[in-house]
Amino acid sequence: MKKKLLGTLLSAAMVMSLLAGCGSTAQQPAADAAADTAAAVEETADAAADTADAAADTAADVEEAAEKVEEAAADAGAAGGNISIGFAQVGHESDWRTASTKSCQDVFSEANGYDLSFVDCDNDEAAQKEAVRSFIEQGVDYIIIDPIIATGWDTVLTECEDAGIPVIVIDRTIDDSDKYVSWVGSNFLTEGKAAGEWLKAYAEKQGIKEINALVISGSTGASAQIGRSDGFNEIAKREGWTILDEQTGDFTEAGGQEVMESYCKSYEGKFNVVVCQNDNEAFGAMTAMDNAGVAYGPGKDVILISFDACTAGLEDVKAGKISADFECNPLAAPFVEQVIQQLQGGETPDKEVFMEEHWYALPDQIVEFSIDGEPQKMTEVTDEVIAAQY
Ligand code: GYE
Repeated sequence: MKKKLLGTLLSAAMVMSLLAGCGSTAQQPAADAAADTAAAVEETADAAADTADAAADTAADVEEAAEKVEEAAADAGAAGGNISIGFAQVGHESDWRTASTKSCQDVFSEANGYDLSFVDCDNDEAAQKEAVRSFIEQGVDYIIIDPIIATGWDTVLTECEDAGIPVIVIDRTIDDSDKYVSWVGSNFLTEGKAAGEWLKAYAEKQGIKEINALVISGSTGASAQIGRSDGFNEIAKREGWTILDEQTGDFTEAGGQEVMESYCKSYEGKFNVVVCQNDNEAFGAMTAMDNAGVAYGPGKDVILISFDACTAGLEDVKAGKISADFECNPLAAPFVEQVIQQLQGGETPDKEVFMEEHWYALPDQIVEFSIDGEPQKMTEVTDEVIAAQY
């Protein structure tokens, strides 16, 4: 801006002095005056441009980052080709994860105008960072990350920013950097609180006075684990419940079974609630309890609570094995596509996009409860509900 303005004014001044040189003596004072005026204008413009420059410098960081995102979005697909996306997925540990992967592959298909590079990071944090760096090398248009754990991201996100590649985070959150355009996912803290508030209301209805809970948590340090643990623990603390133990089952069926086998030995006859932080862990925990002769489900010795509410999880609710299942919606890809289309159109997407979720049980286990004063509605598990689930 400054350069252009100065250039114009300089040429004006040059024309003026040329005119002055070529003119007759009678025209000389007028030409001189014109040249003086041009010089004065130039000086004023210079000063104004300097002030503008200083202001621009202050805002430079913010502007630069925004420009890079805009440029990248403008470049993406500009040649009329597909939009290229790199997706660093957590792994393949659960039914939820399978549905999440399928959702992305369905939406970001070639038929829909995308080239998707998909990497299954097999729950390995280092491999996930490597995958992101390989996307930078490939020069993809957008990077999608479902972060295995919530921290340790700032360096690699800075590298994405420097390369001018917009990052969209899905599902789990990144808690130590905000160098991404948007996050699309679920409120895990709310899910944890929902499980706690439901248990309180249900125990009251059943006349259960004492809660002795065993928790099988998800992968340690994943925001889904942190939120669900924090939310449930908040209610447990408030209500004075005993949490006998919390060990990770890594969101897998095998992990859930292993932890539950050891719980059945260490806490035999001492627990009346088992909380699994996803359905696959619950499947493993049920096998372990079956083998140990522990009766679980509505009206039995142990209340089994689970998260995710995948098809198989809801089938176990319907079969009277899981007492309540707190949904986490894995079908984020259509919302991620909206974010990408907004960027393509030069719009600024929302920094956070929350997925809608339901709390599932059979009629006898449907109780009234609220979360932070907000009344919740539970959904009855029917065959139609199961058929429509992921
Ligand atoms: O609950 C679990 C999966 O991050 C919300 O990860 C997701 C969790 C989900 O493996 O099944």
